[in-house]
Amino acid sequence: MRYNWTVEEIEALFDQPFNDLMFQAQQSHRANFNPNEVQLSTLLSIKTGGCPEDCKYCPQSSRYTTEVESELLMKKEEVMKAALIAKQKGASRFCMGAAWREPKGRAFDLVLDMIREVKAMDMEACATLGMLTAEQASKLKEAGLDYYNHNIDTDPDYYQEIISTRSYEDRLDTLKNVRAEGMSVCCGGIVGMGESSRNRAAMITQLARMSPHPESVPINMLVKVEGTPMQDVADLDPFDFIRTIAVARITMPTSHVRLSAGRDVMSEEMQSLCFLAGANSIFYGEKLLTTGNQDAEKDQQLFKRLGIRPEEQPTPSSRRIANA
Ligand code: SAM
Ligand code: DTB
Ligand code: SF4
Repeated sequence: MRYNWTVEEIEALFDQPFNDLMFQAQQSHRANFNPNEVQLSTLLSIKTGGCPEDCKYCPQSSRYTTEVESELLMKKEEVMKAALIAKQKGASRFCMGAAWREPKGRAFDLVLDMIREVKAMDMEACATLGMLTAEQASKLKEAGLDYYNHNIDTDPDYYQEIISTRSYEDRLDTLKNVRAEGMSVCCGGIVGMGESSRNRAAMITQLARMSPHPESVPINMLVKVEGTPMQDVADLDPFDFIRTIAVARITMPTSHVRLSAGRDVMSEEMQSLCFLAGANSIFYGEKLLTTGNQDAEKDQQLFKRLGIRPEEQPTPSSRRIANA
């Protein structure tokens, strides 16, 4: 496995003719995965809005006036209802998101409880709660958390244009704490925020230089939400989005690359090009955190037309041994 990518090398991957890039991405995909399987993760915002951070893309920041209202942490029973529906619809992973800078106090203990219950339902559990200390990471691991999502969001050189309330290095510290506990890392970024093609290549370089690579790499197309400073940013060329997925696939060959936010405004043809480029995971269910996502039924229909199957959840080791 390669971890020593340079920005120039990754730019060269991006700059290939589209068909060559797609071919290379397919080769990498087929060497490592069943090309007709896609992993399904369902998101739930367990604590919405009122966030003190100033991430310019985010409708949940209290600094911008958007339609998102600040809510309290959801009750565990409600969260479990949503997890059960996600499981029944075929999701293998349930991801709980909170609009926090970092988890604190009793609310954190309540989230630990939610994680234990999701695990008891035999689903993979993921959470995205902001920055973590080593101690918090350890408690999450103990509660059974499989994945922690914490994105680098963008190229470190573009970062200060997007967020001022926490540094890029803070993000790396959190990722280090997650890794140290042996949890799987879900880490990616957002494109379409007015960044240059060099910035996109540099963002993928950062991810591809992580050793080990994040197990899950969400590539988000910016959702332009009214009221955020990014509401009017120019559209990204859709082919540049597909190229970003392909380059992530080539440089992180054994990671799941997730076609993430922005999918509800993509045509089915565009989504299938993303799958061809090596995306093998999606957010599944009507909502992301606060914005809309493709309907689950529509996804099922598209999968049928493309001959794609949902990837099965890995059998827990205890059951594997019992069944052996
Ligand atoms: N508050 C925590 C944090 O920021 O670490 C967790 C939740 S936060 C909403 C998770 C991620 O969602 C962000 O890092 C960002 O990559 C993504 N995100 C937020 N708003 C988005 C938008 N409008 N378009 C695309 N991605 C977005
Ligand atoms: C990620 O990379 N994308 C998800 C998840 N991780 C938490 C969030 C997308 C949020 C899109 C805007 C919203 O719905 O609020
Ligand atoms: Fe808060 Fe996370 Fe949104 Fe940033 S991305 S404003 S930290 S909820």
